[in-house]
Parts: sequence; structure tokens; C-alpha cells
Amino acid sequence: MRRFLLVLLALALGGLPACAEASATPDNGSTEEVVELPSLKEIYADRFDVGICVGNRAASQAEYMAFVESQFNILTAENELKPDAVLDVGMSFVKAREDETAVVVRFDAAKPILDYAKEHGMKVHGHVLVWHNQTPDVFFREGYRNSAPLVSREVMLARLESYIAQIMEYMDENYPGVIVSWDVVNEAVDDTTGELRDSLWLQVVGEDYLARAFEYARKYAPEGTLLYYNDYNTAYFNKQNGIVKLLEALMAEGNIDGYGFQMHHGIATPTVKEIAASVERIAKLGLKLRVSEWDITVPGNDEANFAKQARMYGEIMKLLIDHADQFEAVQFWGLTDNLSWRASQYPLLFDADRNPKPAFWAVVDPESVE
Ligand code: 9MR
Repeated sequence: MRRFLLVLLALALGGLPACAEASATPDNGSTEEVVELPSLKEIYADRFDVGICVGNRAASQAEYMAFVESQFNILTAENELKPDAVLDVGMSFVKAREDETAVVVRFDAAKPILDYAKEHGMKVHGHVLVWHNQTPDVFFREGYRNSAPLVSREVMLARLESYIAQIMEYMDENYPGVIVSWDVVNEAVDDTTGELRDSLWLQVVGEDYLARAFEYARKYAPEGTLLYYNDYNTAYFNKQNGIVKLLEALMAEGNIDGYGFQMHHGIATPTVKEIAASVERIAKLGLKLRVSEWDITVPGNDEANFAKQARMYGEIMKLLIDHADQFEAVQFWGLTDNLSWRASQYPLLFDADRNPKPAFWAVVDPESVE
């Protein structure tokens, strides 16, 4: 087994090499062959940012982050900037006794990630302001009390505006320039009908909750921050129709900048052809684009499956390169298979020992893929 380890000497000397330098260490422990692992952020520097999601525990591990930084130039918090991490339910409950619209936020979960990005000159893509999932139910209820009646539309809009305003103000004050873009709303379209998904946002505010979220994000975000709608399964037709309809409506309101393709795929479905058709259709709307959360699962960790996985990563990468004028970033949803949300299906570019898989080499050089 060849084990790739970052040469940390460069760090000690105050910087990382432009190309990730790695030592291939044979199992007998002798070290000497030094190989260079190509750096994705360098390869694609003229086209788009290349990024990855990290959790706060990983962000506190210097060696792990040095490897991340050698390959990627933009980070996304995997869970730490979601409403269930940011909304301080206890303090909001206390404040709501005097003012039903009160909202208290906290950023302790995201701090290691934001600090790392700030200290190392990396960008951050914010994920996520408004989502039906990972959002405390009491956010929508009178007094932030369990089982209390839902608040009125007016109160919820005031809470939403305050929530977004406080996040933007905190980030601008403490991490100026670090967060370059946000997923303003995530996964609002129903998978089968293509209509807006039923959620407490829809029930309490009504259909314009997305438009209001984008309006508030635009109002409080520092100038130049890119505002995205983010969703999955864009290659499936009913959902795609719903996403296009929604994007057109948001574009008419004038506050959206881009669409994020999650691309949580498998090697069997959807096909690269279907993915290409969805990218081409959405690209025609003229929005900026990103791959926000990329992974491709396989049914087993054998050579044949990894070859198929590599081919699919490479084919999609070619498509993204063809649309590089619109894609701002390509972000993978994790570094190593074992830390993925779908770990049992080996979806990422590196194995648990951080060895590059065939998929990594396909992303490095998509033309090598037949
Ligand atoms: O990767 C995230 C995982 O750690 C969480 O348990 C999960 C909970 O909802 O969310 C995962 O990230 C999701 C992302 O925020 C939105 N798109 C789908 C991602 C995978 O579920």
C-alpha cells in the first residue's frame, strides 16, 4: 500500500507548496520516495474554485486541514452554519418573552472553520440560511415553545429578517471578505410534483418565503456576495421543471445570483447524458452556477466499481469545464470515503488512508477518461 503523507515541513516554514507535495511511504516504514500529488485548486485556478465541506472537528486538526488546503481553496461548513447550529433556541426563548420577533444567534460551532479560512486566506461558501431540514421546530412557534401555536406570517418574516441580518453583520464584522457566497434557500422543490415542498416555511409564511429570504440576504449581505438557490436531483425531469420555474420567479425578483447543483449521484443513475441536459437547461437561464455538494456512490469498493466511478467523475468534469464561464465553484461533499455522509458507498476522491482513488486522477485529468 502506498500511503501519501503531506510534507509538513513546508508548513513549519510558513507556507504550503503550490502543488501538494506528498511522500509515498512504503509499508516497511522507510520513507524516501517523494511524489507530488497534483493540486486540484491549482489545476482549475483559471476556471473555477475547487472546494470541499468540512466539519468543525476536522477544522481543528492541523494536519488534516493542511491536506485540505493543498487541494482546495474554498470551504463549506458541512453542518455548522445550518439553522439548528446557529439559532440559539434557549436565548431566543428568553428574549421572546418581551418581543415575539426576537432571534438570538451563535456561531461557536462554525468558529473553527471560519477561523481557519480567515487565517489561511481560504474562501467560504455559506450553507445554509433557509431550509426545511435541520431547523428547530420552535423557530416557527409562539415564544419558541414546544407545541405552541405557529406564529403569524408577520412575526415569522420579522424573525427571518433578523436571523439573516444578524448572520450577515456578524460575518462582516468578524470575518470580512471570507464568506463569498451563500445558499440562501436549500431544497425547496418537491421531488415528485416539482411544486414547492410542504414545510413550516410554506405553512407559516406562504409561497413568497423564498423571495423574502433572498430580499433580506441581498439587503444585509456585503456587496458582491453571491446568493444561491441550492437543490438536488436536478437531472430528473419533474424536479427540474419545478426548479426552473422557481429560478425564473426568483430571477424576476432580482435578488438571486446563482444555482447550486448538489450532484449527489450514483454510478448507475442519473446518466451523464441526463446530467448534461440538466446543466445545459439551467445554464441557459444565465445564472452563475456551482456544483455545491458533489459525490458519486458505488455499490462496492473494488477496482471495477472505482473505474466506473472515475469515468463518471471525469465525464462530468468535462461538462463542467465546457461551462466554466458560468461555474463559480466545484465543491466535493467530503474528503475521504470513511468520513462521507454515505461512507458505506465510497463516494469520494480519497480513501480512508487519504490515498487518491482513480476518481481523483479522473478529476485531475478528465481527458484521460475514455
Ligand atoms: O452531510 C450532512 C450530514 O452530516 C448531516 O447529517 C445531514 C443532515 O441533514 O446533512 C448532510 O448534508 C446535506 C446538505 O446539508 C444538504 N444537501 C444534502 C446533504 C447530504 O444529506
